[in-house]
Amino acid sequence: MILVIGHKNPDSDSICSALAATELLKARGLKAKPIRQGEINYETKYILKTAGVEEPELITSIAGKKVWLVDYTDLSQAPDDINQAEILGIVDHHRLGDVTTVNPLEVWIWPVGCTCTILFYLFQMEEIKITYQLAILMISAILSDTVGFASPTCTQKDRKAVQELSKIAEIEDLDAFIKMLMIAKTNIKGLSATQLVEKDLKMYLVHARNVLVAQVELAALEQADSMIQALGFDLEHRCKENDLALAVLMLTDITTNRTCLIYRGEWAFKLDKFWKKGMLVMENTLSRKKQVWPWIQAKLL
Ligand SMILES: [Mn+2]
Repeated sequence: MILVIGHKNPDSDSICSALAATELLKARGLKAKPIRQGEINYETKYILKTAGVEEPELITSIAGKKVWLVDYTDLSQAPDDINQAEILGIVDHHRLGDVTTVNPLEVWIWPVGCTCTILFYLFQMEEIKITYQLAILMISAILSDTVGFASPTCTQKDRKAVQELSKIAEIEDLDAFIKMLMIAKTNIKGLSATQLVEKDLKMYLVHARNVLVAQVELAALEQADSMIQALGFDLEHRCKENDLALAVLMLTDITTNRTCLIYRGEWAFKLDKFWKKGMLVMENTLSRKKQVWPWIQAKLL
């Protein structure tokens, strides 16, 4: 049995690509099961409901298991006992991280907008039928990760995959489909400051110190207005608890492409000269991977 597992703090791609990769392995005649490492967010719930698919089981210990990793290759995003598991395959669209293996493995890492895009081409290459349910999962993940094609991470391959998948998923009005997905994506109703920071959080290593960069996508920056102070406190607290050099939260308005940064920590002074009117605002910025993290990293080196 192969467990297919996305990253910690799972986003929609992490869940949908685990489900899709499982079907790919099954079509190859293997036994496989999708699992998840954390709670499912509001958007992913909406996608699973639309597709009529059950949530993968929550499993956070994989010692002694055979696994495929989807949507990450960083140890910090893997289950803590990953070193006792055997990694047989990886499908990802991020920079290569620090997982290592004992045996040769199958690796598909492409610089595209979404892991599900790579899986779509693998299904095509191996002439495996994509069902209606899978098409809904995959198209939703691609549109989520690329923020409806708006993200600079979006490539022609992603667009082509969406075009093909929309036929199988019987989506007649793609704009309306994207709109509903974005409403679910930016729903932060009832979430505490801590839950917001943990919604989509990544850790990076700079000069042997940990740096956290979290992101919350919003339909309007005002959605977070009443929580700015609490968010700052949460970041401060994390720096102390986990010895972080810097903790950053990106508040991204996906309708205006504007990202506002809240940041705390020992290295905060390195960003301070860009601080304007109490906020660090980055125009035309949606992507942590392609825009915010490279920018921050350059300021820290
Ligand atoms: Mn992804």
